[in-house]
Amino acid sequence: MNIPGNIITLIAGILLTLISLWYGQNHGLMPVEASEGAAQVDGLFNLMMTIATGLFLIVEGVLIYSIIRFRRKKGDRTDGPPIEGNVPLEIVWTAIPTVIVFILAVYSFEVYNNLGGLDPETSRDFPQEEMQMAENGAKLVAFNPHQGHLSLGIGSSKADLEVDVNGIQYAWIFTYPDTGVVTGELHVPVNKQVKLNMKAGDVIHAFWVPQLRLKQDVLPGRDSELSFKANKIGEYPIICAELCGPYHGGMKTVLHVDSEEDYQAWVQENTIASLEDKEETMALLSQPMTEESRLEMHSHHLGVTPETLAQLH
Ligand SMILES: [Cu+2]
Repeated sequence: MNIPGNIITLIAGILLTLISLWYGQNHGLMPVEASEGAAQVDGLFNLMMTIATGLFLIVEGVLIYSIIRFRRKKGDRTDGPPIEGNVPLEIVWTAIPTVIVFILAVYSFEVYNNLGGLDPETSRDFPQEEMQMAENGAKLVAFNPHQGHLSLGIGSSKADLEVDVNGIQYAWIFTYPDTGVVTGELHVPVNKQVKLNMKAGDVIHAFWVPQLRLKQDVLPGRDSELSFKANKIGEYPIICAELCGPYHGGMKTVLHVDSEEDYQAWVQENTIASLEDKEETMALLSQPMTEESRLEMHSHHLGVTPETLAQLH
């Protein structure tokens, strides 16, 4: 049986396309999508995965085929043919990646813009008079990082709930300005527009919730914002995504996306509780943490006894 070469190439091409398209949608690498906007990030990731799968199959396929098909015959001691460059081939394999990178660049820019990352209104808050000076032709002093603020997320202008976030070594502190609740775990109601106003107390941290597909830097001396609408009830990890010190790995907590009723119940419960121990909490937070108290805090989670700790010292 002898099938012509171009038919085999065609069949291989169709198979490769189908496998790439299927795997691009079914890789199962991403966690749950829990926010509006998450699907856009996944759309971009899935396209990259589709392209990467296709390239992987082409490269590995040709490699394996060549190893078998063109292997040295028994007793053959001659050199291979001296091949020197192939201009059309080189043009093709330069042009294809260029087009792919260009498409991905435009697409990812589009997604980032849709997520509010490029909004000039929010990302560069120059004071009014400085803007006026700039318009009048006065030289605008170099962009002052302490004046601008970073903003990311959909719908920052119409928040139903605002929460102040303070990132410190090594914890996230959430303050609800409306009720005065101070907490270590973030609770938000489902399907409500939430805006986090974030500050760092010491060094650079980053607030990351993989399920929301959002990550924002939290910087000392510069405000940053993160806006989202969580659309799936559940518990998701909040992770510090910026190496911020020796216990950076322990700087994580939980985002609770509650139903409206659960959220209200939680607020009720904590408003009463927080009134009682607010002073205590504030006193605790204002105390500088020693190496021992930090270790103790973390050893608590790990089930290490004070005796073991004492031996370490
Ligand atoms: Cu951190």
